[in-house]
Amino acid sequence: TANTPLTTPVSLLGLGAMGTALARAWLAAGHPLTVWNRTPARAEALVAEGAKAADGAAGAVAASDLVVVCLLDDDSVGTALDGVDLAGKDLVNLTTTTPEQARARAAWAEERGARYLDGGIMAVPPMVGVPEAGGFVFYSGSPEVFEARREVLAVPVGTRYVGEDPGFAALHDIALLSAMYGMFAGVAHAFALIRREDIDPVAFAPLLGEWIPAMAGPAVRQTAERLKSGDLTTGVVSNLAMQVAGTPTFLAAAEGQGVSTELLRPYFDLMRRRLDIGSGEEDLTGVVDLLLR
Ligand code: FVH
Repeated sequence: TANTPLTTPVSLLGLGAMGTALARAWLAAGHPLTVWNRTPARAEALVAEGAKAADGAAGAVAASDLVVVCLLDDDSVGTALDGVDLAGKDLVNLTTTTPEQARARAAWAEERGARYLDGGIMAVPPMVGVPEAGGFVFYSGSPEVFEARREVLAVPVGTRYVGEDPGFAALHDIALLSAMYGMFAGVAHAFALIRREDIDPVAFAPLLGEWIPAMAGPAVRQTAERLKSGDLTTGVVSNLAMQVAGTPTFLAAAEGQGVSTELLRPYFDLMRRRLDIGSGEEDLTGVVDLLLR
């Protein structure tokens, strides 16, 4: 059946860092694997490891009912699959795209007779094929494809299906990665603050590394609960009025250390705007809806 992992042929288009890691995981699990890459040399090592290299994208697609693409962006998917016969295929697109691009690509694939599943990879290549690393892929789109292919798709990294809307995997992916960039911004600012002092960044790192999850876990949960209930004030520990009152201290401390405030100011401005229209007894949840246009 389609769900028999060791016997399901897979065609994989795209052998960049991520595609190559995916290929190795499927090969290690014993799948017949056909690969294609725009630059053919990137397939050579995988052929030595047991993959079959197709001459072109059309040949790779023709080789298996399950076709996985992991290319640079949505444009490269359109270019690679232009004119390729997708009829009867299960097309799984692991390329990072916007939700709108994923929805359009799903309609495009279905017009060509394929069933479509979109994926957003929450892992970096060294996490692929290493279950204990905790990587996974958000999937959305055809529930039939997900059910039929889930065991094969779970070989490289875990799977999390987030709905029939083909844009949801990309939306979850981008949401988590956007939060990650906000976190990276905070980390950059913190290291900049200590940069010119006699403070060892390696000794400072565990303080920061433990502080972030200690704050993030409760904050994420409480924000979600408040967004759902609409109650922004009950049980607030560190209220908005107190936090806004503290922002000049953070800005002055940065100036004093010779550090730009350009990463902090946009968030502080939103906190101030929320205080102006909301209540000082709230927490920071009110900032979320200020971002909605
Ligand atoms: N690597 C990572 O850490 C992240 C983890 C999370 C998910 N991303 C996304 O995965 C997609 C692929 O990423 P990648 O790391 O494999 O990317 P590259 O190593 O840069 O390889 C890009 C492949 O795309 C091919 N390609 C580019 N443009 C075209 C085109 N116009 N037509 C056909 N193929 C194209 C490229 O081919 P080549 O340069 O070797 O000929 C590579 O196979 C991506 O969406 C990440 O955001 C990775």
